[in-house]
Amino acid sequence: MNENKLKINTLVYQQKISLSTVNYQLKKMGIIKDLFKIKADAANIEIKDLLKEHGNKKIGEVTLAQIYQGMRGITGLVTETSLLDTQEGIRFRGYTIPELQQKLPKAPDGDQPLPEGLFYLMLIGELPTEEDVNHITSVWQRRSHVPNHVFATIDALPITAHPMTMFVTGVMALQTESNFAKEYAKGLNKKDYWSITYDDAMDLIARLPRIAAYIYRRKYKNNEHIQPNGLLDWSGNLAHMMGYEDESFKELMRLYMTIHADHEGGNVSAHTTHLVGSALSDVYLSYAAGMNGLAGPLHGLANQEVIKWIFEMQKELDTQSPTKQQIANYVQKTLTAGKVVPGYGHAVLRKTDPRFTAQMEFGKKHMPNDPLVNTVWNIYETVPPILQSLGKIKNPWPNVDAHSGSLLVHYGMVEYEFYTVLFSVSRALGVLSSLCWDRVLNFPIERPKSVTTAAVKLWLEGKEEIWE
Ligand code: AMX
Repeated sequence: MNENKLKINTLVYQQKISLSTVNYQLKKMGIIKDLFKIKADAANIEIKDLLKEHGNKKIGEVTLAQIYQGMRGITGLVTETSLLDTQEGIRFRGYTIPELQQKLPKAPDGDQPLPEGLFYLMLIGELPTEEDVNHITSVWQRRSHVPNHVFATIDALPITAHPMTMFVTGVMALQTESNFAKEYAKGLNKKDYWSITYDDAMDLIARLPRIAAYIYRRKYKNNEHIQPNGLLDWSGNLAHMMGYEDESFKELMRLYMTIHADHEGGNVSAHTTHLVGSALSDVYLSYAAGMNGLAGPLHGLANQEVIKWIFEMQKELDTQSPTKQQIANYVQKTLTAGKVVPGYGHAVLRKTDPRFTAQMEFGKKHMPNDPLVNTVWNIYETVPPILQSLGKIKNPWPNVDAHSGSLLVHYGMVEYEFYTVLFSVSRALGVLSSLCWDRVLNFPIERPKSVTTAAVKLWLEGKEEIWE
């Protein structure tokens, strides 16, 4: 970084000039990357001061049970992009989903936020203008080229391969394009890590809709592909390349890409991306690792599991619209078979997921009489009391995945195995803006301590000290 920028940062930090003056100048030049660096430098100084003064303060205690139980409730990470409240759900840089729907720029004639704006918010920490969002759309358009070997690699997989397998394989094939990996191999100064990580992140996000749409058309639409439309926004273009031209489907994609983007840092996909990234693995390697986690049925694959479960229920009961009593019986059957009710429960949330509610509102506006969507609403009225009555489930309420598939089916996207790919495209916004922050704040390699049960027993017998 040059001396002038360092001076600006120091002045900003000392509050001698306002950030809005700097923002205004930089926005005028359209340099989001420089603005990010200025924000990050100010944050860096602040964190250093904070740690100098309070670094030894204890923020919690860890029980033996917690280390055997998925580290639930242990605060062990810093993720700047969003924060989850158990009762009210996710806030992105302080803004709830309804606030984002109100405050983020929208497509012409649209009423859902453009996810480009959410990316800006997560990265920069403040709301974007329409100009900022248009700028990101055009940058992602410009950078969206996917080299042919990526498609050839996907094509090498059998058509029966799961779309998530095709997706992460495609992302891994794209890793040949990582500038970070190339520059690191040549010998990269630590101070420049963040800059190339940022460029890689922008490239990868720009290219994901093309890869996702390619997989959809290859697997489900006779391998007949649709070229990108250079005039569309990121989500609108994804809808277009998948073959969905309905304006309200494009609106659904904008909502979908916004609400699935981030859910603070401890969930499997975000944490994995961060963890792998902490080894200085590039953006492609880190994101692919995270998405392998998203592909698990207890995490992002739950969206396909929900629709599969409802389709199976409809088939077994021979009706498109099961009654609440029939749903209750089917839930009991699922539980008796030792399976989870997909789309219900959460490791942190203790209320109905606001991402579920946002989708319910979309359904009420665009498809209030759709039988499948109504079944999802009937399930919502039926399942929580049943789960609650079991006494062991901490959160009987629906999560994001309980609703998403039914909206897609309404527009004809019945191929539920594809749903987690859509989730992945969206999740890139959160985990990659976070990875940019990890790099710019120079977070070290992650390496928590683990123990064996034998060591725990020795410690309980007083034969071993607490481990360092
Ligand atoms: N149906 C049946 N049983 C459930 C359940 C559900 N929906 N949710 C939790 N339970 C069970 C657990 O399996 C566990 O049983 P056990 O003690 O016999 O092992 C017990 O209730 C206690 O679990 P918990 O502390 O309430 O939940 P958790 O933090 O361990 O797990 C989650 C959270 C999401 C994995 C779990 O609720 C679940 O499996 N839900 C269904 C799958 C799902 O919808 N996943 C998507 C989550 C959101 C996302 O990441 N996209």
